[in-house]
Amino acid sequence: SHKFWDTQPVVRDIKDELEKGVQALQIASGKEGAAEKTSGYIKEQTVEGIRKEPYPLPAGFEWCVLDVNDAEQLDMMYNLLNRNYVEDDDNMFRFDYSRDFLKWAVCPPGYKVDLHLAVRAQKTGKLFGVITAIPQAMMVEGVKVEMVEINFLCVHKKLRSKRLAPVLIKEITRRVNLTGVFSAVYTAGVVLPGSIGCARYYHRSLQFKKLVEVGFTRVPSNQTMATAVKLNRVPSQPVTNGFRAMEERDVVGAHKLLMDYLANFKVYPFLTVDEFRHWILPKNKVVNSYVSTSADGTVENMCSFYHLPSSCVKHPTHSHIFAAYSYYNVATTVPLKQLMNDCLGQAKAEGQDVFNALNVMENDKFLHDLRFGMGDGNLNYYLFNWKCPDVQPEEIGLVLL
Ligand code: YNC
Ligand code: MG
Repeated sequence: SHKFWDTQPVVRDIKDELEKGVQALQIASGKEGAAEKTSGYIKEQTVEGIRKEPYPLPAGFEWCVLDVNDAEQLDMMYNLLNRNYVEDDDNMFRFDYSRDFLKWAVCPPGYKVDLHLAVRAQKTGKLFGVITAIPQAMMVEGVKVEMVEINFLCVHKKLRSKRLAPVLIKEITRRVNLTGVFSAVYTAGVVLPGSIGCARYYHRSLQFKKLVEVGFTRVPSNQTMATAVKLNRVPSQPVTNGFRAMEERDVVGAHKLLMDYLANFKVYPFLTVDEFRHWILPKNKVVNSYVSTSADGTVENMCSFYHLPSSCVKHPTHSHIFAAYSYYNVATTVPLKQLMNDCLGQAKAEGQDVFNALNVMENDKFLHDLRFGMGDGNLNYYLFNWKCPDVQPEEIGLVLL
């Protein structure tokens, strides 16, 4: 049971409900999920009805907001996450989002500093928790919904299991609600109530030897190190004609290409041109994007990845795995597989050790042939306060950071 999540407006898993004996009758008669199939808010609310006062914190702690354009505050956020954010199951690797990445991730067009929320010690000012919300309209089964994306929920290791996370979630919800937004989208490795779908990570080695050294991967039993290295080679020159980095002159065309493509999926972000420019135009060591165009400059193909290194927590010599994460890719005049192989080559040239991709959108079309291996973790997709039937990974057109 979930003391906190059971009180929140999220879609319920039928199995959860069954265990509690709720709606057992409707399920038995085949009427289960009928309400889930209509889109709409799970809980109708108005700004007037939202609590005006912040939620109370344990003694000695206070709310603050993080102005990430201030170097010192950005450092505080960076350090909290660098030491306390997501680790793999074996605690060998921990996400190390860079400062530039964090600024990019939380400051898209229309962002609000008030929603870069943190908890600090009253006496010392030291950070103990953080959660962020950024505005993003979403398309859910053809319906446009104003939402926020929630990310970077983190509680300092010393304060774990003390129910601080629910307070952070309730307070960010209150602040978002006061802006007139009542729904949210987020992803998490853990399984919680409210999941609408589940995707899986796949990994493509670019620096095979290093990945073996840090314990990220192993030499398959039927291969030697040398053959494995050879098999993981990528093209040093792109094969796709005219393949080059995306530039400002491509933005309007690439935006249209992507939005036309995303219309094929059940859940995807409704990006304005300005949002597209923010998220996709290349930013050094943050996001890379590439296009190829027809002779008249029409963008025909695009691919992109973002940079998210992980710290090697225990390794004596390797401090990081440099990882590229597949972002938004659209191929219309070449096979997606070819475009992504070119993308792998660029990622390697950019110093990345591994290229990660979820099995969302049409990624399944290239994962096997381009030698991606299945990871061991799932990524669950969630909606808060919006009805949505379960979606398959290939029906998801959304990649969160
Ligand atoms: C999680 N990841 O189930 P129940 S992903 C949501 N997302 O509640 P406590 C989570 N809820 O089950 P701890 C969660 N992990 O009793 C745990 N919970 O109902 C739930 N890790 O709280 C959990 N970052 O404070 C339980 O747990 C309750 O001290 C327990 O803190 C949790 O950013 C956490 O993985 C995750 O820093 C902060 O373990 C901590 O363990 C930690 O006793 C490492 O909490 C970093 C990490 C999570 C990354 C992410 C997306 C977060 C989405 C949050 C939900 C947003 C809802 C929408 C809000 C806006 C609405 C509008 C409009
Ligand atoms: Mg806690």
